[in-house]
Amino acid sequence: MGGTITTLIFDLDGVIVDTAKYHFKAWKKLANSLGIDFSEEENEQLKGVSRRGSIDKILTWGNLELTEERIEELMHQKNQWYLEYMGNMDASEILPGVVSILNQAKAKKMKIALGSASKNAPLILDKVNLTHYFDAIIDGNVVTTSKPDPEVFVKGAEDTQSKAEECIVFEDSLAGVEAAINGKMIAVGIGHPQTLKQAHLNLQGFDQIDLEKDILEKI
Ligand code: B16
Ligand code: MG
Repeated sequence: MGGTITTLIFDLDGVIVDTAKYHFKAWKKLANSLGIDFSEEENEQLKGVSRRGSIDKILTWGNLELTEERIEELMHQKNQWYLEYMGNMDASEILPGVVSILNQAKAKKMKIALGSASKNAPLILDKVNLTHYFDAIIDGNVVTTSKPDPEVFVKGAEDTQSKAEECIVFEDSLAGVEAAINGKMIAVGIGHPQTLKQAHLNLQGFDQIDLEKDILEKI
Protein backbone atom coordinates (compact mmCIF):
# COMPACT_ATOMS: atom_id res chain seq x y z
CA MET A 1 0.00 0.00 0.00
CA GLY A 2 2.92 2.36 0.72
CA GLY A 3 2.47 5.88 2.06
CA THR A 4 3.63 7.28 5.35
CA ILE A 5 2.02 5.97 8.48
CA THR A 6 1.99 8.50 11.32
CA THR A 7 -0.63 7.07 13.63
CA LEU A 8 -1.58 3.77 15.23
CA ILE A 9 -5.15 3.31 16.44
CA PHE A 10 -5.77 0.42 18.81
CA ASP A 11 -9.00 -1.29 19.68
CA LEU A 12 -9.00 -2.22 23.37
CA ASP A 13 -10.91 -5.42 24.14
CA GLY A 14 -9.14 -8.36 22.51
CA VAL A 15 -6.23 -6.27 21.19
CA ILE A 16 -4.62 -4.62 24.22
CA VAL A 17 -6.20 -6.68 26.98
CA ASP A 18 -8.17 -9.90 27.01
CA THR A 19 -11.36 -8.46 28.44
CA ALA A 20 -13.24 -10.25 25.64
CA LYS A 21 -13.43 -13.31 27.92
CA TYR A 22 -15.13 -11.26 30.67
CA HIS A 23 -17.63 -9.76 28.21
CA PHE A 24 -18.40 -13.32 27.04
CA LYS A 25 -19.00 -14.60 30.58
CA ALA A 26 -21.24 -11.66 31.47
CA TRP A 27 -23.32 -11.82 28.27
CA LYS A 28 -23.67 -15.60 28.63
CA LYS A 29 -24.92 -15.24 32.19
CA LEU A 30 -27.40 -12.58 31.08
CA ALA A 31 -28.65 -14.50 28.03
CA ASN A 32 -29.01 -17.73 30.03
CA SER A 33 -30.93 -15.87 32.76
CA LEU A 34 -33.45 -15.00 30.05
CA GLY A 35 -33.57 -18.61 28.82
CA ILE A 36 -31.53 -17.81 25.71
CA ASP A 37 -28.62 -20.03 24.57
CA PHE A 38 -25.35 -18.25 24.03
CA SER A 39 -22.34 -19.85 22.36
CA GLU A 40 -18.85 -18.70 21.33
CA GLU A 41 -20.15 -18.24 17.75
CA GLU A 42 -22.86 -15.85 18.89
CA ASN A 43 -20.32 -14.06 21.07
CA GLU A 44 -18.10 -13.50 18.01
CA GLN A 45 -20.91 -11.40 16.53
CA LEU A 46 -20.95 -9.17 19.60
CA LYS A 47 -17.24 -8.32 19.58
CA GLY A 48 -16.73 -4.61 18.96
CA VAL A 49 -20.49 -4.02 19.13
CA SER A 50 -21.80 -1.53 21.73
CA ARG A 51 -23.61 -2.61 24.89
CA ARG A 52 -26.97 -1.57 23.45
CA GLY A 53 -26.26 -3.16 20.05
CA SER A 54 -25.30 -6.39 21.82
CA ILE A 55 -28.44 -6.70 23.95
CA ASP A 56 -30.60 -5.96 20.92
CA LYS A 57 -28.97 -8.87 19.08
CA ILE A 58 -29.38 -11.26 22.04
CA LEU A 59 -33.06 -10.37 22.40
CA THR A 60 -33.58 -10.92 18.66
CA TRP A 61 -31.92 -14.36 18.89
CA GLY A 62 -34.23 -15.23 21.80
CA ASN A 63 -37.31 -13.76 20.08
CA LEU A 64 -37.91 -11.54 23.08
CA GLU A 65 -39.47 -8.10 23.00
CA LEU A 66 -38.98 -6.15 26.21
CA THR A 67 -39.75 -2.66 27.41
CA GLU A 68 -37.14 0.06 27.20
CA GLU A 69 -36.99 0.12 31.01
CA ARG A 70 -36.30 -3.62 31.24
CA ILE A 71 -33.60 -3.36 28.56
CA GLU A 72 -31.89 -0.60 30.56
CA GLU A 73 -32.00 -2.82 33.68
CA LEU A 74 -30.49 -5.75 31.80
CA MET A 75 -27.68 -3.64 30.37
CA HIS A 76 -26.92 -2.39 33.85
CA GLN A 77 -26.92 -5.95 35.20
CA LYS A 78 -24.56 -7.14 32.47
CA ASN A 79 -22.17 -4.31 33.19
CA GLN A 80 -22.23 -5.07 36.93
CA TRP A 81 -21.25 -8.68 36.23
CA TYR A 82 -18.61 -7.56 33.75
CA LEU A 83 -17.09 -5.13 36.30
CA GLU A 84 -17.08 -7.92 38.89
CA TYR A 85 -15.25 -10.32 36.54
CA MET A 86 -12.61 -7.79 35.59
CA GLY A 87 -12.39 -6.30 39.08
CA ASN A 88 -8.92 -7.62 39.90
CA MET A 89 -7.44 -6.86 36.53
CA ASP A 90 -3.91 -5.44 36.49
CA ALA A 91 -0.97 -4.97 34.10
CA SER A 92 -0.39 -8.75 34.01
CA GLU A 93 -3.46 -8.99 31.75
CA ILE A 94 -1.97 -6.84 29.00
CA LEU A 95 -1.67 -9.11 25.96
CA PRO A 96 1.87 -10.25 24.97
CA GLY A 97 3.92 -7.74 22.95
CA VAL A 98 1.53 -4.81 23.43
CA VAL A 99 3.88 -2.75 25.61
CA SER A 100 6.73 -3.40 23.18
CA ILE A 101 4.67 -2.19 20.18
CA LEU A 102 3.60 0.93 22.09
CA ASN A 103 7.25 1.64 22.96
CA GLN A 104 8.37 1.04 19.37
CA ALA A 105 5.71 3.51 18.16
CA LYS A 106 6.80 6.10 20.73
CA ALA A 107 10.46 5.67 19.66
CA LYS A 108 9.38 6.45 16.08
CA LYS A 109 7.44 9.50 17.31
CA MET A 110 4.20 8.02 15.98
CA LYS A 111 0.88 9.05 17.45
CA ILE A 112 -1.15 6.53 19.40
CA ALA A 113 -4.93 6.53 19.74
CA LEU A 114 -7.51 4.26 21.29
CA GLY A 115 -10.65 3.42 19.29
CA SER A 116 -12.90 1.32 21.48
CA ALA A 117 -16.66 0.77 21.65
CA SER A 118 -16.38 0.27 25.40
CA LYS A 119 -17.69 2.78 27.93
CA ASN A 120 -15.33 1.12 30.42
CA ALA A 121 -12.24 1.85 28.31
CA PRO A 122 -10.76 4.66 30.49
CA LEU A 123 -11.17 2.52 33.62
CA ILE A 124 -9.47 -0.46 31.99
CA LEU A 125 -6.53 1.57 30.63
CA ASP A 126 -6.07 2.96 34.11
CA LYS A 127 -6.17 -0.46 35.76
CA VAL A 128 -3.47 -1.79 33.46
CA ASN A 129 -1.42 1.42 33.64
CA LEU A 130 -1.35 2.26 29.95
CA THR A 131 -3.23 5.58 29.85
CA HIS A 132 -0.06 7.67 29.48
CA TYR A 133 0.78 6.12 26.09
CA PHE A 134 -2.32 7.54 24.37
CA ASP A 135 -2.48 10.87 22.53
CA ALA A 136 -6.22 10.40 22.04
CA ILE A 137 -8.81 8.17 23.72
CA ILE A 138 -12.01 7.62 21.77
CA ASP A 139 -14.44 5.26 23.48
CA GLY A 140 -18.09 4.31 23.88
CA ASN A 141 -18.77 7.48 25.87
CA VAL A 142 -17.95 9.79 22.97
CA VAL A 143 -19.24 8.04 19.87
CA THR A 144 -22.83 8.02 18.68
CA THR A 145 -22.60 5.15 16.20
CA SER A 146 -21.28 1.60 16.56
CA LYS A 147 -18.61 -0.19 14.54
CA PRO A 148 -18.78 -0.99 11.55
CA ASP A 149 -19.47 2.73 11.33
CA PRO A 150 -15.99 4.31 11.18
CA GLU A 151 -16.83 7.17 13.60
CA VAL A 152 -14.65 5.88 16.46
CA PHE A 153 -11.56 5.71 14.22
CA VAL A 154 -12.32 8.89 12.27
CA LYS A 155 -12.44 10.74 15.61
CA GLY A 156 -9.14 9.08 16.60
CA ALA A 157 -7.56 10.42 13.40
CA GLU A 158 -9.03 13.88 13.96
CA ASP A 159 -7.86 14.07 17.57
CA THR A 160 -4.31 13.19 16.53
CA GLN A 161 -4.41 15.55 13.51
CA SER A 162 -3.89 12.61 11.15
CA LYS A 163 -5.30 11.83 7.72
CA ALA A 164 -7.18 8.54 7.33
CA GLU A 165 -4.56 7.11 4.96
CA GLU A 166 -1.84 7.74 7.55
CA CYS A 167 -3.56 5.53 10.14
CA ILE A 168 -3.30 1.83 10.90
CA VAL A 169 -6.12 0.32 12.95
CA PHE A 170 -5.55 -2.84 15.01
CA GLU A 171 -8.76 -4.80 15.53
CA ASP A 172 -9.87 -8.23 16.75
CA SER A 173 -13.49 -7.95 15.62
CA LEU A 174 -15.22 -8.27 12.29
CA ALA A 175 -17.22 -5.09 12.92
CA GLY A 176 -14.01 -3.23 13.80
CA VAL A 177 -12.07 -4.37 10.72
CA GLU A 178 -15.03 -3.24 8.60
CA ALA A 179 -15.11 0.09 10.45
CA ALA A 180 -11.43 0.71 9.67
CA ILE A 181 -11.96 -0.14 6.01
CA ASN A 182 -15.07 2.07 5.90
CA GLY A 183 -12.89 4.87 7.32
CA LYS A 184 -10.34 4.32 4.48
CA MET A 185 -7.66 3.27 6.95
CA ILE A 186 -5.35 0.28 6.93
CA ALA A 187 -6.83 -2.57 8.93
CA VAL A 188 -4.63 -5.06 10.75
CA GLY A 189 -6.63 -8.03 12.04
CA ILE A 190 -5.51 -9.39 15.40
CA GLY A 191 -6.53 -13.01 15.92
CA HIS A 192 -8.03 -15.55 13.59
CA PRO A 193 -7.10 -14.72 9.94
CA GLN A 194 -10.14 -16.59 8.61
CA THR A 195 -12.58 -14.56 10.71
CA LEU A 196 -10.80 -11.31 9.83
CA LYS A 197 -9.98 -12.05 6.20
CA GLN A 198 -11.01 -8.59 5.02
CA ALA A 199 -8.06 -7.04 6.88
CA HIS A 200 -5.06 -5.76 4.88
CA LEU A 201 -2.73 -7.73 7.15
CA ASN A 202 -3.30 -10.40 9.78
CA LEU A 203 -1.33 -10.99 12.95
CA GLN A 204 -1.88 -13.56 15.66
CA GLY A 205 -1.00 -10.88 18.24
CA PHE A 206 1.92 -8.56 18.99
CA ASP A 207 4.22 -11.12 20.61
CA GLN A 208 7.72 -10.84 19.02
CA ILE A 209 6.40 -8.35 16.45
CA ASP A 210 8.74 -5.75 15.02
CA LEU A 211 6.75 -2.65 14.07
CA GLU A 212 8.96 -1.79 11.10
CA LYS A 213 9.62 -5.24 9.61
CA ASP A 214 6.42 -7.10 10.45
CA ILE A 215 3.91 -4.29 9.99
CA LEU A 216 5.06 -1.08 8.28
CA GLU A 217 7.05 -2.88 5.55
CA LYS A 218 4.17 -5.30 4.88
CA ILE A 219 1.31 -2.90 4.24
P1 B16 B 1 -18.99 -1.74 27.37
P2 B16 B 1 -13.74 -2.85 21.87
C1 B16 B 1 -16.14 -3.51 22.82
O1 B16 B 1 -14.84 -3.04 23.03
C2 B16 B 1 -16.23 -5.00 23.09
O2 B16 B 1 -15.54 -5.71 22.08
C3 B16 B 1 -17.67 -5.43 23.08
O3 B16 B 1 -17.75 -6.82 23.38
C4 B16 B 1 -18.45 -4.62 24.11
O4 B16 B 1 -19.82 -4.97 24.11
C5 B16 B 1 -18.30 -3.14 23.78
O5 B16 B 1 -16.93 -2.80 23.80
C6 B16 B 1 -19.02 -2.24 24.77
O6 B16 B 1 -18.39 -2.36 26.00
O7 B16 B 1 -20.17 -2.55 27.75
O8 B16 B 1 -17.80 -1.88 28.29
O9 B16 B 1 -19.33 -0.30 27.08
O10 B16 B 1 -13.44 -4.21 21.37
O11 B16 B 1 -14.35 -1.91 20.85
O12 B16 B 1 -12.58 -2.23 22.64
MG1 MG C 1 -12.16 -5.66 20.32
